[in-house]
Amino acid sequence: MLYPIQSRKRIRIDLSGIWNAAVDKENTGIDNQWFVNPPKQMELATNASWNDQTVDWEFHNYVGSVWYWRTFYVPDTWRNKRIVLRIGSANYRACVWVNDKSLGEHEGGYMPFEFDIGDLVSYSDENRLVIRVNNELSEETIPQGNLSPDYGGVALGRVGNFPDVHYDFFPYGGIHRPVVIYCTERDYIEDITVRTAIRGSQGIVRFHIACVADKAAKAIITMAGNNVEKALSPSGELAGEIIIDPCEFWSPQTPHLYDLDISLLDAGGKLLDDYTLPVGVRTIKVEGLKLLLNGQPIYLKGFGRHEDLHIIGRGLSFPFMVKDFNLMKWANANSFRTSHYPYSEEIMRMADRWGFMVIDETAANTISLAAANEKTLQEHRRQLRELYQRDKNHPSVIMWSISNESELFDKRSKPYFKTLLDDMRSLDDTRPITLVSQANFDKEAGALQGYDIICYNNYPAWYGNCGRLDKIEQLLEEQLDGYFDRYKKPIMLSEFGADAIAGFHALPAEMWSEEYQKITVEKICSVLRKKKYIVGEHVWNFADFKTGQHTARPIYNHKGVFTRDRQPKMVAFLLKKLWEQKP
Ligand code: BDP
Repeated sequence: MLYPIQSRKRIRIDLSGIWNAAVDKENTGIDNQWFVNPPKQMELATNASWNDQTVDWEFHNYVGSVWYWRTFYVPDTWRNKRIVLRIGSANYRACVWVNDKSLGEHEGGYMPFEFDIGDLVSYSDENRLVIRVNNELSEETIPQGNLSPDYGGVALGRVGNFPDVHYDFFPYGGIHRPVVIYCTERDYIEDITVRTAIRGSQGIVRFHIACVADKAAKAIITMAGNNVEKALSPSGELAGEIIIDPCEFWSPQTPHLYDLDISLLDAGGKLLDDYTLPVGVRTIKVEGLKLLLNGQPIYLKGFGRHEDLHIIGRGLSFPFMVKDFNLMKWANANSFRTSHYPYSEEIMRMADRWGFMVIDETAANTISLAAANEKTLQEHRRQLRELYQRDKNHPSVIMWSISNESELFDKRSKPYFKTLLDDMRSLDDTRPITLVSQANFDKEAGALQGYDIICYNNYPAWYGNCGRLDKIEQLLEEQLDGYFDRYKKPIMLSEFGADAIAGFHALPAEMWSEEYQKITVEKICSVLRKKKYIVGEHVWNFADFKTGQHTARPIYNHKGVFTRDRQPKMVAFLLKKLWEQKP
């Protein structure tokens, strides 16, 4: 799905801001036709979660439906055009109405979805948009939620926490990313797929363009001084190749982007649509025990992160986005993982421009195989396809992550994750694929087989062996070598660290102090430097983040290298130095 850019033929109106809202505690909104007469109980801002915008205790922890509504005008100049309503994300599912008419629904909290609203809007009057957002999870959603502890395994993970989720982050609800309306002509560029390759100094860009074409007959594609004119096939498609010579390849040091400019024309040469896609020419692959970017070994240094902010919750904030990228650059990081769900399109586009390599993860965090059924698998497959469709053209995306810390000890995990691996491979054979596992190499039922890189999470001297800084090296090496001996694949330590409450100090170091966190990270990195099969290290976490309430979590998970308001802990200065030294 294309990002809604502005261009000569595309105009966009952003509807983010203050919306009217009503909480549907009794779940009677549909029966009471709130899509026709939505009550106004409060005002809520988007792009943000609803949870921290009021001082109401119940609403802070609320899991259920909230109705958002607002009015909008459509410019008169948009008559006869295609008019699209696009919702950047609504967590977890959304039902949408315009002027009392149902447009449909969407499931999954982290993906954009859109509707053609041209036939429903008025050009002379106000229009009303109503979105019912619901954040209830089940065995069959991705991620799962509301699991009975009877399933055991991960369902037992955080029994008794509040709100009730079995994973380690707050179950925010709301309209988290921009809601926009945009217009195109009725003939338009629907999709673009780009693949890049390298031959000597040449960059080879293969493109496939799909259009909805009635009058459209051809397209002119311009890139790096090359001009290609192509006729559309009867199905509205075209494909071709551009060679850039010499080409500046995309890398963290030189995140060069070439604009792929596409103009869609009718037979007489009249412009019908135009779209610009930034393209980074690069290759990424695993060879032996190395991860190669543009044919050269690369080591991933960076963070697992969250979309998690004071007040804003899981919503998109442009100032925080810029600050976070600056902090990651300051720390000499070159990569991050979108733990534990796909991040906003705006973050992905920024990673392209700033040269960050991204492990792009689905929202399938801690899947309970005991609770999962055929519908869970089908939903996971569907969300994987959506993720590929949204992110396939980003040079920053160097790896797909199918899931984090699912029940890989369960023998049902093997066929489940094989299906997903096969799906992803058939969609994209140009990027490595991983499945993030928990430090249990000897208990796993074989699901990791076939994946390109072993990513696993390890917390020696934190969960278990509490306080035993003296055991870190030994505990870590057991797992690392265990994974390597079993799979003979490159390994990336995708999570490690310790909680530190900013300002807590202890000499000698004790748990929860900044010193303990720093020594833990230092010891782990020194072991990683000795292993020839390691291709990367991502500290958990970039910043402190909010979780459900639990005795193990003093409001936040405090494993942040930075506090939640983005100030450094001691470990930040250590990482900055370590990552400067590590090429
Ligand atoms: C890992 C999870 C991550 C948690 C982290 C922790 O992948 O979501 O936040 O542990 O416990 O197991 O801090």
